[in-house]
Amino acid sequence: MIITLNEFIIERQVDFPYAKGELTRLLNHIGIAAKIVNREVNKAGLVDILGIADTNNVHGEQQKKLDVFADEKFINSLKSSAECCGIASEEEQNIVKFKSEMAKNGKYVVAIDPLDGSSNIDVNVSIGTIFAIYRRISQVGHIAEDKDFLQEGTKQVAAGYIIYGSSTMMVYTTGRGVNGFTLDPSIGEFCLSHKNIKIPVSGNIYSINEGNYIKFPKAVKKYIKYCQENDPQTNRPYTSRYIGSLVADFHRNLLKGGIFIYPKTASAKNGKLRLLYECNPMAFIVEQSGGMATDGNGTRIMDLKPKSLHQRSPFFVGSRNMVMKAEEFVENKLG
Ligand code: AHM
Ligand code: MG
Repeated sequence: MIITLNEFIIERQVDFPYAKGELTRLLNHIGIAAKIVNREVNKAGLVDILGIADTNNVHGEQQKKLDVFADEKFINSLKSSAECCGIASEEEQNIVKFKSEMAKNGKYVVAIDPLDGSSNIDVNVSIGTIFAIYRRISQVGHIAEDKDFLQEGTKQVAAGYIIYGSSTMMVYTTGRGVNGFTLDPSIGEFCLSHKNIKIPVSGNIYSINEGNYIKFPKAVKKYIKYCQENDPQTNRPYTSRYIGSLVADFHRNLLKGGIFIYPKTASAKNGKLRLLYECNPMAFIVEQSGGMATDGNGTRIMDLKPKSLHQRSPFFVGSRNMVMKAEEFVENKLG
């Protein structure tokens, strides 16, 4: 029997004692925007909407880059959900505050990376959307404030990602496990395909941009060496896999077991990835599937107190034993 995303979300609504369907509507709207973005991603090569933002398409309209297009679609869809009062997006410097009376009464805010992995868009490699949903802390009935977004990851009520890959999937959690839905293009619905995803406790994949090797901290260099050593008992040497799209690298490791690392480097003391809409949602998902996410310095990602919207954090995420091992190298300067 096919269970669609909408059916599943509604079914799960009873998990929330006081839920009135608000989160359900919000998640549904994210699903709708995802389908629209998916359509454009799929035909990107055909209609040449990839390129520079200031060229015209056949209709004489200004063409948009796909990431700008995705940003608009998610913003519009969330605005019309009536449950969301504002958005923090990788594409927008400041928070987007929805001004209608309806939106001001929304109880939630969403932090989103509308199209992550931008360097892969032009070359037909998997990209994704990442989102985190929080309950606002400012007063309902007023416009959203920055503080609504600067909450610890532990305050997320839901988080998820959409991967536009060989098939398109939406994976999300509301704090009761992780479920994955594959888009069936013939009926235009996300259908439950990966129920209650659990990340293997250990794996044999490590994902890190080794091009930055010389800039890595000593402990990370030593951990990489550890991954490459021969030890059949611990399944080493591990396999190296790095796509350069967080969603794709994360998704593979979630299903197969592995570790993804974006550490601090000599030139970027907080690494590259953004806490609010890249690290925190992935951390919530991985923890809900039994894995682990830290800043590579002993702190759980979801415990970090955000200070600014586009704050970055080093990111160690994946199978529990593997993240713990990598952390050991940092703590003990092992190797
Ligand atoms: P983006 O938000 O500009 O697309 O950058 C984020 C991406 C992630 O998807 C990926 O994990 C990372 O950048 C790869 O960075 P690098 O090319 O430095 O390895
Ligand atoms: Mg990004």
